[in-house]
Amino acid sequence: NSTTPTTNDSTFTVNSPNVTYTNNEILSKYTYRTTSVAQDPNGKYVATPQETLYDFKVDRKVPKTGMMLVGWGGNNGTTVTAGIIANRRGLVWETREGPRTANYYGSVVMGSTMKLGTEPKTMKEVNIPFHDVLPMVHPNDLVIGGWDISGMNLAEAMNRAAVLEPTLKEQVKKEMTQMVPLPSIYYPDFIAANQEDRADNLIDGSKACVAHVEKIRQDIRDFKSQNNVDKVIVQWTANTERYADLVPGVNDTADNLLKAIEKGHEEVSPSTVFAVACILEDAPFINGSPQNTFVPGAIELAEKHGAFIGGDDFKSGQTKMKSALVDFLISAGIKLTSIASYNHLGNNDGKNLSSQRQFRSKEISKSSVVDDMVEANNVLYKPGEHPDHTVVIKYMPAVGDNKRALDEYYAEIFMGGHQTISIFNVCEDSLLASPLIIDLVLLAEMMTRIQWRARANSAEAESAEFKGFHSVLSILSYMLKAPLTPPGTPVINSLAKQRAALTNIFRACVGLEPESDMTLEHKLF
Ligand code: NAI
Ligand code: DG6
Repeated sequence: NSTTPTTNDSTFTVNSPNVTYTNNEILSKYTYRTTSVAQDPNGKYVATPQETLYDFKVDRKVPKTGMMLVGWGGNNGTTVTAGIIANRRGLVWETREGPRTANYYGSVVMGSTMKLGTEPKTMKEVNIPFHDVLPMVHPNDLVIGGWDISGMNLAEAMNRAAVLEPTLKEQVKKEMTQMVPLPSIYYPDFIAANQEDRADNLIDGSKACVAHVEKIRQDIRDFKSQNNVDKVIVQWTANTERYADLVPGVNDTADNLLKAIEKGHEEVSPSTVFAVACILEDAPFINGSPQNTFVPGAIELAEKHGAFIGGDDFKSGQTKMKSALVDFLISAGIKLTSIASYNHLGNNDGKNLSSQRQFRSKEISKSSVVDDMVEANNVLYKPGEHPDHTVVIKYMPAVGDNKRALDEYYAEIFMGGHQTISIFNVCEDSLLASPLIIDLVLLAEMMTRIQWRARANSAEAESAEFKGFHSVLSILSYMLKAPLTPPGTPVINSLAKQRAALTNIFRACVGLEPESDMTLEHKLF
């Protein structure tokens, strides 16, 4: 039996009548407090505090989990694979700056902490690793596999990526040589023509069809049984595709999308075919690239099947800074008037993005990240007013994976003055993206083990059925540039708010109040 009860949720227990631990579950009763706002006849706002009582149920059994990557042989795919192997084996390698040890820096789950509370005698904060809040999968235990249109084994592909130190690559080479991506689907119109020369590992057919969906489903099933894993999470870390046209009758509803696949419609992208296969196979699917994989029909299909999806586009460097900095400026009452973001990079991602239609997908995801923060401040901005925002990406082979991101933030300050902030961010893109891939897998997996039900008040019987979160996992927003949210719900781009949502939902599952920075205990004595 590959499912073993967890031991890693035992760093702390919650001492509360609202929290019950059984061998298999953590049950919490949680009062969610919100404020409902209405306008009275004079146009004055009336704010009314509201409460909803939720029961949360967390399955404590940590499943053996597989991570299957679409684009496994790319820079991200090879880097995250080597990184996990290195961590699993506790590897140390020499660099010109001395020995380096495997770590999970850059992963929120593995590298950050959450305040549990305060120790009363010393009044000191007690912080615990994020990973220990709920019984989560450890990345060292992930079984890794995936697909790529390039058939290179992972050791050679890691060399092609030119990200990691030779001294590290040498130590993981043997294991990675054995890893060969499964053949994948290639519809040349969706990615740049300059990618054609690596497409040598293909499933027959150059447009969507039922056979492609079924082959991917079979691959997932085979991977599960060959590796004895309980669950598989699939992530698209393949090339950025062009946007698919939204065509009524083709990709607007779940049924139409399935019919369009049957008919081989040209506007169904490979990433959407993967998404459909994963939804039908009940494998959570996350899109790490910017294209509109989740056409309305794909979202509806996920909802119908109660399958989890998340996206879009890993938020690794420039955009992560942007979603923190813009929040800071606007909430400081400073009127941001323009953002100019330049990038140049020399990896295969840059090569693909040198093609206009693929660049356009990235331009959209990189540009949408400030809208909600601007809209929320009706003191600084009139309705419809927003800062100028330009995004430029250039392919510069010489710099390889060492992406350069240059940003200028220009703002209006007190009494007509100006503030200019310039940022020059240099780093290996794939070393920032890899920990996000890990976080997304661990979080998506965790979400498959959390259920909830609501009650109007504590007197109401606990009769309702438990159910899962909405299919669209907006809780993953922190890691994604253009967060997908359930239809009709707002997109939150502020990095701090995204993190708060994540941590506070996890806290609620163990009956803890949201993280509060009021620290009245240090102010009222
Ligand atoms: P890459 O170009 O090195 O790797 C992509 C891989 O996908 C290639 O090996 C390619 O052969 C494969 N591929 C293309 N179409 C495929 C298909 N239909 N099926 C299976 N495999 C396919 O790119 P990299 O740097 O790994 O990035 C991957 C994606 O992640 C890109 O869309 C990129 O824009 C996005 N991204 C990357 C970030 C980073 O920091 N590296 C951050 C944010 C997003
Ligand atoms: C150039 O910007 C290439 C892109 O693929 C980005 O490197 C990637 O999307 C990461 O973007 P960001 O804005 O999160 O650093």
